[in-house]
Amino acid sequence: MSEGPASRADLLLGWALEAGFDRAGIAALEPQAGTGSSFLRRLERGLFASMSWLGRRTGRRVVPASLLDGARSALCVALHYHPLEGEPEPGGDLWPRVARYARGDDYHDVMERRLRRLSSRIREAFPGAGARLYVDTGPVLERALAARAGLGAVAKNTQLLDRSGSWFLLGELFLTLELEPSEPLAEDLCGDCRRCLEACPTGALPEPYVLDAERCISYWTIEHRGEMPEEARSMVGDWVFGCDICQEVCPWNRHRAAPVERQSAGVFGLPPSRAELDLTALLSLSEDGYRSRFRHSPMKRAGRSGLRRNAAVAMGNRADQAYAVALERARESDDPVVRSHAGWSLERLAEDRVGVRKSLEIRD
Ligand code: B12
Ligand code: SF4
Repeated sequence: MSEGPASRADLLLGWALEAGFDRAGIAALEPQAGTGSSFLRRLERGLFASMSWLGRRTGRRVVPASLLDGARSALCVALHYHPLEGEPEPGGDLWPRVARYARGDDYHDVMERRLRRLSSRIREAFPGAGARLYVDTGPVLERALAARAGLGAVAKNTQLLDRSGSWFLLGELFLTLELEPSEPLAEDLCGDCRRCLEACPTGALPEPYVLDAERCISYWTIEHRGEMPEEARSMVGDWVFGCDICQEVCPWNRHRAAPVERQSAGVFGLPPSRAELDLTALLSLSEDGYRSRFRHSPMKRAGRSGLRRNAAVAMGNRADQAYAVALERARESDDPVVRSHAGWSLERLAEDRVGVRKSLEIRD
């Protein structure tokens, strides 16, 4: 095929939709003023908590063209994941607070499969073209790149947002083909709105466009390994994996995104949630249970110990006496992290019992 950069771009954008993505755009790879220095400033301010891997390969991270020899452009894709009509909202008994993106199949697998298919199609049509795909895993500033490709603008909660909201995930295919870049979004979608900053229960958004991972529930429940410091335990509330608060309050997320309609036709988007989950089952999760239940779920990222720890902490923060038996059992666990967090939660339950008794005495 010998089309010019513009028609080639149109062709590939169409193929990206056919491969199962909801939206796609092309980013040029010339270094962009501001992006690299903004990343390095965040690194210096220590905003990444223990995620030291974010500080590695910074050269590649801030110069995306270095990720593939001869790279000329990136085909960026978005996959929407807002749950379907009728699905239970997170937070109930059967579905504890699990971030929406994590309630279905693992998006890494889904997106990688689709990107691989897309990559083969492109390489067949353009023999000699080089391609390299990423979904989350490489040293790529995915939001900055997708913003250049016109898939949205960085919002004050640091998520990429467009008029259809921010319930979407990102991936990209670096290509040696020259393609006409898409137009970045010219609008400022946030304006004066500060709802996400005000709603964050832990102050993890100290200023617009800045996230302090050390205070973010998503960081503590997904990325942090081992013991949670006491301050973090009360901070995470009853979230057991991730957190959606700063997105839930965003006015753009109140309206259902157009691609979701296509998703409900079963063609696009992330497959919806697979099964119910409850806190007691999560706390007593066996190794086999972990492997079979979470093999295809992004929740495996926290590990079995992390998920059990999070369930114990959520029980303590809900302070529901119905959890006492399960927590007593977990206090005998082989896993020291599970043991100590179950102990902490039992203390919370005991304090709550005393508190209730005191208030009854006052009423008497
Ligand atoms: C590490 C990480 C986390 C960490 C830290 C997040 C952070 N702010 O860095 C933790 C675990 C906390 C996390 C949480 C979440 N994450 Co996360 N995370 C990542 C990961 C792997 C790396 C992010 C990174 O490089 N951070 C370093 C910072 C400095 O980079 P940055 O924020 O991208 O900033 C650059 C640009 O945004 C730009 N920029 C910054 N400010 C501004 C301001 C303006 C005005 C402009 C124009 C540009 C601009 O310059 C910066 C420097 O280059 C990415 C995947 C990837 N490879 O990019 C997913 C990713 C960002 N996460 C994602 C998601 C979905 C989430 C959660 C919603 C999950 C959840 N429900 O719990 C939360 C949201 C928390 C929040 N409010 O942001 C999605 C975001 C999709 C989207 N629509 O934006 C990504 C892209 C994964 C994916 N492949 O889809 N995440
Ligand atoms: S994900 Fe939750 S804790 Fe993290 S910044 Fe958003 S609201 Fe705050």
